Amino acid sequence: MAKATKAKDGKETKRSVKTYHNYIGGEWVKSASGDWFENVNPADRSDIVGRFPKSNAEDVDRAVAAAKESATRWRRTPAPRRAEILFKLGEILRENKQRYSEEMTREMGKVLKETGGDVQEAIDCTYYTAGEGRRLHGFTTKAEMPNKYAMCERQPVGICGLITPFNFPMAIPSWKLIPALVCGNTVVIKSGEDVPLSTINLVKACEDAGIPKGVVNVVNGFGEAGAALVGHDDVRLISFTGSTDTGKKIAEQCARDNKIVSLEMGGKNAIIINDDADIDNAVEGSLWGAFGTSGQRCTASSRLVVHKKVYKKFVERLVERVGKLKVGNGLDPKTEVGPVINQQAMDKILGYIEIGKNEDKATLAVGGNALRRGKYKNGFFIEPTVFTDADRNMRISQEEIFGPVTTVIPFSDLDEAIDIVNDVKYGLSSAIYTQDVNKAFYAMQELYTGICYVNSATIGAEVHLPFGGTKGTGNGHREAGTQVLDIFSEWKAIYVDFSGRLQKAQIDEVEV
Ligand code: UN1
Repeated sequence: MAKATKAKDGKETKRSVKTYHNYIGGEWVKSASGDWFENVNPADRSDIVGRFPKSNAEDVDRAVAAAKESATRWRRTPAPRRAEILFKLGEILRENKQRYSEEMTREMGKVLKETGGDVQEAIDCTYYTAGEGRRLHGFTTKAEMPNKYAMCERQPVGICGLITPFNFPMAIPSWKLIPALVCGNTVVIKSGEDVPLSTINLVKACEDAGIPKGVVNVVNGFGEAGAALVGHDDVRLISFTGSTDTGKKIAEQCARDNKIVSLEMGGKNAIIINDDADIDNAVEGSLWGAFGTSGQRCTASSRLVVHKKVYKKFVERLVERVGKLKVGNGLDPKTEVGPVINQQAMDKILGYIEIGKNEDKATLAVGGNALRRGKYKNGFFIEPTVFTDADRNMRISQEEIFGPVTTVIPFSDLDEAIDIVNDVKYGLSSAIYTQDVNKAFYAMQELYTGICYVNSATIGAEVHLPFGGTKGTGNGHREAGTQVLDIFSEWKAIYVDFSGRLQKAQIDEVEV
């Protein structure tokens, strides 16, 4: 691919760089301002993946207007029919999995196997959630009065604003988009500015599947577009995945405007490695949990809480394996750990590594450096890093780093380990390696997280179970599973009186 030449005003077409558009009311359009931004490959900054419209409040207005115009028709389309279109979408995603994965690795950096998993998760989510089109169960119950019928059904909430992150560029948009659609809502997506192409791929597939114009709209861009969406009067719901700082600001704005808001934010997930664990299995799980997606998962295993009896053995094996992980461009099949997403992320992660080095007790056991030479020179690469002998209260043990860094904390009894795991402000995912069924069940009971694993790492959630966390991770909602329907629909209680006379609930005595 030829290098892009820097345009002075940001408006001129760059040679050899593909141009993508917003999708509004079924049309592919440029931004109202005519401004663009570039999507850069994090493994090689000289590779420009494409240029995308830099959208502002005017673009958001247009997208919301399109979503509003199509809302009644889509809401009245029978749910099983909506689902049929979504099944077709699943087919298209399946057929294009390879291309989507390659394009995702190019714009986001994670290795091809993982981007394949990301697309697969979108496919799974689409098939599973489309199935709800023939369920969307409500319920009936008995009324207090004779000749009266009582029931409950789900109704759509209206226009939904979906704000998505960079780390799961197709899976996370699908977690929001598919349930929103099956429930009968229309949507505007503000895609992650580092990964706009994967959202465009998903939305193009929606167009090809036959989702009517205006039902799905996409605006590309940065915080300006996101803020306009959150503040828009006609948007009834915001579903957000991303940083805790942004999520809290969104929550404040939504509270002021009385919008429904679903938040999925940070994590500081831990694996307990008990003294009876299968150590080889625990080392493999820890590597995968800590360094998969270069640690850029809300579910990443960023703390390893290890029993003192097996501490030395575990740490030796872990450090040896981490030192051998192959860092590189995710398109190379030999690569195990790709780059991090951008300069800002790189600075933040390296900042935490410095904090870890300066904290009294922790030892930097392996890694700790940016990789800047040779094949790494144009990318955002950081060595997989392990701090050992850490104290539970250190900043690297408490704060989300969102990079290829994990912290090993020793413990002496299981209650202490559980306390360490729970003693952070987040509550997304936790795990325990143990061969003792009693200890496994005890930990399952006591770990206060939204997701909990036994004998595997803190990552790998499946789409038919609820996804989300306790405490600072979210605001009580769950994505995926059937639980996500509670975000994207509201209950309507319906009473039908067929007695032919006035019957007053709570007032009239009913004769027996
Ligand atoms: C995230 O961690 O940001 O459970 C999402 C997993 C994936 C989704 C992760 N299925 O690891």
